[in-house]
Amino acid sequence: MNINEILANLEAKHPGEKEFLQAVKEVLLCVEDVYNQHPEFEKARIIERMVEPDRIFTFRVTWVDDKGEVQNNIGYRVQFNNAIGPYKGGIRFHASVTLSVLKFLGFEQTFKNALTTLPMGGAKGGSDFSPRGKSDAEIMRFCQAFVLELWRNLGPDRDVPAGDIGVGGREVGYMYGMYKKLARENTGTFTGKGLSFGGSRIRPEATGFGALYFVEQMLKDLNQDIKGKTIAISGFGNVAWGAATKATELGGKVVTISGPDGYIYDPAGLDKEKIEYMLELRASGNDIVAPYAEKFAGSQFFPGKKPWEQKVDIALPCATQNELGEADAKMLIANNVLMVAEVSNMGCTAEAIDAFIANKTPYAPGKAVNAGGVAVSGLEMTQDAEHLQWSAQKVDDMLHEIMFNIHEACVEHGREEGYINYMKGANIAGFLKVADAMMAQGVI
Ligand code: 2IT
Repeated sequence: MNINEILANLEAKHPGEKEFLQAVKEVLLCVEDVYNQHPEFEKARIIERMVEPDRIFTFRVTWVDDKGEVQNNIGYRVQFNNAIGPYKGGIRFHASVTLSVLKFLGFEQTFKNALTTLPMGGAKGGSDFSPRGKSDAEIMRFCQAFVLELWRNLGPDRDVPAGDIGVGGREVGYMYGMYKKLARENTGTFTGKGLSFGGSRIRPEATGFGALYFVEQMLKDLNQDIKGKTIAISGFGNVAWGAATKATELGGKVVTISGPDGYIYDPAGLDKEKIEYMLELRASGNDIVAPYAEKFAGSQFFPGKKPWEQKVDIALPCATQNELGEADAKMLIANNVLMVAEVSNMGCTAEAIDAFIANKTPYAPGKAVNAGGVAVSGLEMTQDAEHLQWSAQKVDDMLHEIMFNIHEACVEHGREEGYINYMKGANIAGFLKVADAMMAQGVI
């Protein structure tokens, strides 16, 4: 079957799984030429096997809120592909979580993890539980109920979850605590743990730091550097924090952050105090950024809008999928943006990406740019397995090297006449590695 037939079949089989079909389509269109050059892939039905998760767990999560009322949510774990190593990927708690969203994330994770060079398969999980406004005790009870159902399917060499939107160090701690009580083992079967119980140094920073190491390489491709460049960041969570911290440290000027309520424009640029305040805003649990403008003179809040309307050199979507659409892309292009690097997973719509490529604006996809997060998770697994904790310097050096290599792989497979198509490069490099591992292990 050719790529178009495979896509049409998938659409017929999973109608309405919008995000999942979008993620698959992007990858398949990029790998089409490579696939056509390998008849053995077609014979082994490699793509048909790659686009269907190995298995999906769906379960009811029932817990009691602070008022004593019984609450029900749906929990999921999508174990997508373990050709390269144990299932690995984050857990998302957000009202917008659906099976389609977790399937897209698990699919992306498989290729991302392949790009890290570490032995990790792809998975994703989560729940439609919304942490917004919940007390600490409610969060704990929910995490415990979630793991009570899922724990049998996890394990240090089976499936290792981590954080994602709505799941940070606190939630990982509560989930891991329950996991280890039930499994009666202490083998680190979650990453993003606290430093006192098997966590890795630099894991909280890793996604954002890694993204900036990748951006530095993209700038080098243009014979430029980051000093003095203006940067638009969206979001104000863990990923936005890490990206803003490293961007500022390297001499860039971060002028926006955003939340569900709108965005902040701060022409003076973020500094240490403002970045710390961002963490406070996140920790408040209210999911709004508006108070920033009241606290820091000279900054402005734009309710209900996205930062992409500001003139900047570099755009870094750090919030969630499809947060940058075609109209946003056109505004960035009209304002002569130098490059767009997705730090969120699938942050740009297909139409936005088409616009960047048509204009030859350098664009790099989340599965390459944000792979530093899961890469340091892989290093956390190694540290747990050897019962050691490495220095921040060692972890950061390894993160640096991994991001450098991912960039190299993107350039190797994505070089076109007068343009580097990082998306194509990332998808081909990831696909070839997963396909090779699957071919070698037979029809299973
Ligand atoms: O999207 C991602 O790569 C993550 N949420 C991190 C996954 C991980 O296992 O650290």
